[in-house]
Amino acid sequence: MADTTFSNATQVLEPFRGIKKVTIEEYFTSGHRTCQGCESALIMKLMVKAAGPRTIVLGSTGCMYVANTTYYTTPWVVPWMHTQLGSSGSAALGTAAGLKALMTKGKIKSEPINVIAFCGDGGGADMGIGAISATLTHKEYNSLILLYDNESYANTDIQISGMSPYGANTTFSPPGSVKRLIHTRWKKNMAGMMAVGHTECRYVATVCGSYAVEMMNKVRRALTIGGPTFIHSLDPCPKGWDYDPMLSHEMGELAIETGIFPLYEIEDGVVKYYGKTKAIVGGRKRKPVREYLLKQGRFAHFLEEDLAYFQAKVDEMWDKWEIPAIVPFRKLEATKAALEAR
Ligand SMILES: Cc1ncc(C[n+]2csc(CCOP(=O)(O)OP(=O)(O)O)c2C)c(N)n1
Ligand code: SF4
Ligand SMILES: [Mg+2]
Repeated sequence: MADTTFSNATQVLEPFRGIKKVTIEEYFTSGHRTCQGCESALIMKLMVKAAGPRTIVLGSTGCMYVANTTYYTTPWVVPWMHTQLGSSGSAALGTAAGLKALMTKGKIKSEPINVIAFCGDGGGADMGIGAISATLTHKEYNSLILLYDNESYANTDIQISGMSPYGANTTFSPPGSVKRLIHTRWKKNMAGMMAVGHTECRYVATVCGSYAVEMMNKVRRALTIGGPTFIHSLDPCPKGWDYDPMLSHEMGELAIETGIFPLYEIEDGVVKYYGKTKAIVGGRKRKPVREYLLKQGRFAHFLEEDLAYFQAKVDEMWDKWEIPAIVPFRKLEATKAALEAR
């Protein structure tokens, strides 16, 4: 049920029941200069299409700021504001609180207005994680934070972030003859972290632009349920990942089919799986990670042992955890087996 308290109401955005039911209006149009095949740009377009015209978008520094607002051109049709790299959380909270105050004082019409702040993986999972975390504890303000994850600081030429995958070649982790793998940290589990640590946040989800209707419906659900909400999107980036732009859609599908990026939502503590992730949870075989990794130049230096390590880490995540690295959502079977083994 949407919260209908005065000045705290949310729009009730029913899910689109199939692609033919999606509204035709666009609120992110021409005027941007993102690379061909940029999935983050697609995510912006779907995000605001799902939200509709009564929406304010706030964007932290990164490709989705710079390439979208170059020399007096912009694709944004709705009100949009740039915010500092680490402050998507603060911008979301401040804007939501400002709107609420103005409505409460009667200075503007009291009506539901969506507030969406987006950030990249550098801005959100590294620099801005504190402000996002704080925002997710303020249940009295409605805002959605969407982290678009292209797995690098792309805008400043593909530097490594806390979300770059193990072993990836970035400008800060080039493979060399002395050391083949410079980056040996496993990627953060942002959606899991946000879900498990913020008990007042009622909705956390993962999305991928390859599954557009599902992606839009998760945005609509987040905005309808209200309070602070969080969505993590995995966005193939032809420049940073080094693949042919025509493969962007397939790359997103492979991330899901290999089990590297599970698609799910957690609403009021209840986990729901989507699409091929649901099929995998139900027993469908995951594709080998090599099918995904070897299509990308950033893993071209991988040897068999690197592929085996990557595969083992993904297997471990699926074998041990229902949602990777979140203890309370541990699979019943796994919990039983662990107890029996004691
Ligand atoms: C405090 C601060 N440090 C560094 C920069 C330079 N800078 C601008 S965009 C950017 C990359 C941001 O990466 P991410 O958030 O992942 O977004 P992407 O560029 O990948 O879309 C950096 C480092 C900045 N604008 N502000
Ligand atoms: S570098 Fe990547 S994220 Fe940035 S505009 Fe190009 S494809 Fe999009
Ligand atoms: Mg990035």
